[in-house]
Amino acid sequence: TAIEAEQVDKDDVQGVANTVVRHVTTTLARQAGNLDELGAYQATALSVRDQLLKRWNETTSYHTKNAPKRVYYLSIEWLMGRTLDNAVLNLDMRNTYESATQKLGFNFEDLLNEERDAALGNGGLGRLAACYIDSMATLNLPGWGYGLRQLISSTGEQLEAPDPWLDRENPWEIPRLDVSYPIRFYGRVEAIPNSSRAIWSGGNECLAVAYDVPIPGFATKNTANLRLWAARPIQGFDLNSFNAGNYEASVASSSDAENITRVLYPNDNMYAGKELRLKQQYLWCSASLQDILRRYQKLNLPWDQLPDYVVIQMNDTHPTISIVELMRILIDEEEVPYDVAWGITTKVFAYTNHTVLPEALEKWPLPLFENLLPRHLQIIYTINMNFLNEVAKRFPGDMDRIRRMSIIEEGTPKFVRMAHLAIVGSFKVNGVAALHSQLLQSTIFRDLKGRDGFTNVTNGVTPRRWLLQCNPRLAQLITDTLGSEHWLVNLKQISQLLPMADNAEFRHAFREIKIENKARLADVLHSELGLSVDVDSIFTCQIKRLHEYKRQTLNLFGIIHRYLRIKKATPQERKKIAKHTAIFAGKAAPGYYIAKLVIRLIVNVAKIVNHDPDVGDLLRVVFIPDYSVSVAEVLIPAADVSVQISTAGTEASGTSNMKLGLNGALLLGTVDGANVEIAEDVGEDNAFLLGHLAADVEAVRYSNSYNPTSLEERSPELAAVFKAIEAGTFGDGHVYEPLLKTIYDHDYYLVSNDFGSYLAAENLVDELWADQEEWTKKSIRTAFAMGSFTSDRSVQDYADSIWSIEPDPVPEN
Ligand code: 26Y
Repeated sequence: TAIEAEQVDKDDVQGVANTVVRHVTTTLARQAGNLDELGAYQATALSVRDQLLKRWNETTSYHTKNAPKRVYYLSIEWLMGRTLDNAVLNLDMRNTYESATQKLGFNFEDLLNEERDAALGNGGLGRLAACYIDSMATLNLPGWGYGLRQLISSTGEQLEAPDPWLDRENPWEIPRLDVSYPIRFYGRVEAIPNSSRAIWSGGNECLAVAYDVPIPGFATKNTANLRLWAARPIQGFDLNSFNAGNYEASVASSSDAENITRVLYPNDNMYAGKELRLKQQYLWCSASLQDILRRYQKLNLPWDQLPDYVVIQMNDTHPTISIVELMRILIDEEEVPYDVAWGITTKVFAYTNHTVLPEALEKWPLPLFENLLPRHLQIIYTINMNFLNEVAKRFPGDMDRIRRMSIIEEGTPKFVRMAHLAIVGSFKVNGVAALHSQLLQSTIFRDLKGRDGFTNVTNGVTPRRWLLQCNPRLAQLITDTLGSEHWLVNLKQISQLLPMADNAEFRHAFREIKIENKARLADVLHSELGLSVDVDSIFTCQIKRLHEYKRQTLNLFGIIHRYLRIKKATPQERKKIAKHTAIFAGKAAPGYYIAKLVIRLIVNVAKIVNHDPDVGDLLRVVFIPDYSVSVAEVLIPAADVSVQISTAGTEASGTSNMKLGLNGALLLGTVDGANVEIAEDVGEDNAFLLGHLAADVEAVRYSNSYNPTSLEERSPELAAVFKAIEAGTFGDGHVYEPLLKTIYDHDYYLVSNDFGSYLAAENLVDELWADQEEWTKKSIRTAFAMGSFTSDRSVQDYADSIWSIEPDPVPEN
């Protein structure tokens, strides 16, 4: 007879309550009768974890037996947020847990709020990975995520306070102290004569230790795994130093190693080139590859079949060193001939690009790289030589092209261009929205596009977290109206509800839900920030990292323009001004001076506007500190307008545009990133588009720099706004000089050139708001036209067109 783990029925409230109590007494060692909410949360989480682990084990052993081709998603960022609510929803046990915790005297919602966000990421790229692993599990695709277990995440808010999210025990990770791999840094290389092999030795060694996070699929037994690596010393302890009486030295190597994975780098879209970051990347990639190859070796197959079992998706260039690491392992350790190894490697890797901004492209100073990873640099030289020979054959004598395409950038010092390496080593390269994928091929990768394999996979977001979990009332309305909850795994189905825009009763229900979500946010703003906002005002939301290209400035200067208008308005005119609540949330990278200035100006404008009796209830400005996934889950369902106003051609995709649209916020946006596809699907008359087009940006930018006109000429409205700032209307006027100067001078991101268009679009917003029935129609049309922007569609696209993998569901007994 089979040995079976303890079973609880998913509707068995008493049984579930018993498992929670068992964890209170025997795992937490506390008394059930004397428990606070934190304890109750922890015990509940441990009980849910038991459920996840059972499924995780079944999935793992099933896939071990079946040996399907698997995808490994390598992302240095995983912005997971909280797990408990998502897990019970995916397990279809939310009601059971709600009742069970109630039985124990707790409110489930309160317990949910005890959980810390797992914020192992900065923004879009990290959250995308989180949505994708949710979809991989839900679609029953055999796949794992690999990342780094950073202890301290997401510094970079205006307070600069690090978030030590692991200072409490984290019930969602399983330490696998038995799964560990040695990682070498520095050292020397000896060539082995008459072979392409070499021996890399010396330097420092540490261990990468695995921590596993189970990822449940929705309405399936299938549970994926997110494996995070932590650095540990090889020996905790230097016995020689200890015996010599030097206690400090005996433990020093221990903390040295652990420092490698201690921090999450808070920069996005701004490359810094720090050695510790390259160490992180190598530790993560080497450990992941050793793990993947160990699994493959259990199949006892020759190396040339590796691409039939393994595909590795690189989330941006951060894991590019893994291409070279696979080459090194195959050549030096497995004695595979160079050309065979290269043939295998280039069938395993695929690369997703997330940005066209040149300042975000990784290029390592060659001396730093050579010192840390000497053997890898040798292999890169060989890869580059072969690649450039190929180029020279195709374009004889075109030395300039060879210089542009080379993986090594000439200069003092030289640099290793990771994007070039990623493209050369991958069988597919994709951008993350249609416009972005086109721009990649016409701008930064123009020279490299001759290689086939450039493609597009438009981003998506999981409707489980970004609708079912964060907006349960809207989810219920959809389910009730469609008569099933199948839309949660087939989001296209919500398009069947588009005609409901013309149904007055449905519109009423839809609007009530929005108002309730706005009231919930208003409560939070009141209790957390002491701020009163009017639920009848238009809630505009711009929630994303602070960056010049995203142009929070355009929004902020629009607010100041509105404020000046209100100040000047006659009582008659005031009546015609629509009420606005402008909500900003997002972090700036700690060293990003201009972005920090923008936050400072938002906060100071809020101080003045929100307390000016002349403003009354016409305008509120809110900056929400410590933006996180959990905060987003409260903001997004409450938004009326989704502000997506990056300079055309700069935002690769955007994903808050998808989350906000799905929750019924109207798009106020530029023709950029995924806005293009969103506007196409919702219909341009249901969105507010503005600004110059990507194709025209370069010419306008050139003219801003080389045929300078005064700000007054480019935008008289903006010039008036700047005057008010400089006059000290919002305090310390001179402080903002460097920010304003970027716009006076070159205005690289076309703030002044798009300001008029932005104001015109806002006027249309205000006009439409006056007609609530029309507004709600457009809101409904927006939400139910978002069927393509689910991460299920994106991941299915990857599976079909890049990974060539099939679903392999665990049998339901
Ligand atoms: C190399 C280092 C400085 C670096 C670190 C993080 C570079 C880039 C990043 C992160 C980039 C990022 O988050 N990009 C965003 O990816 C989203 C998902 O594809 C896109 O929606 C969004 O437009 C893009 O800015």
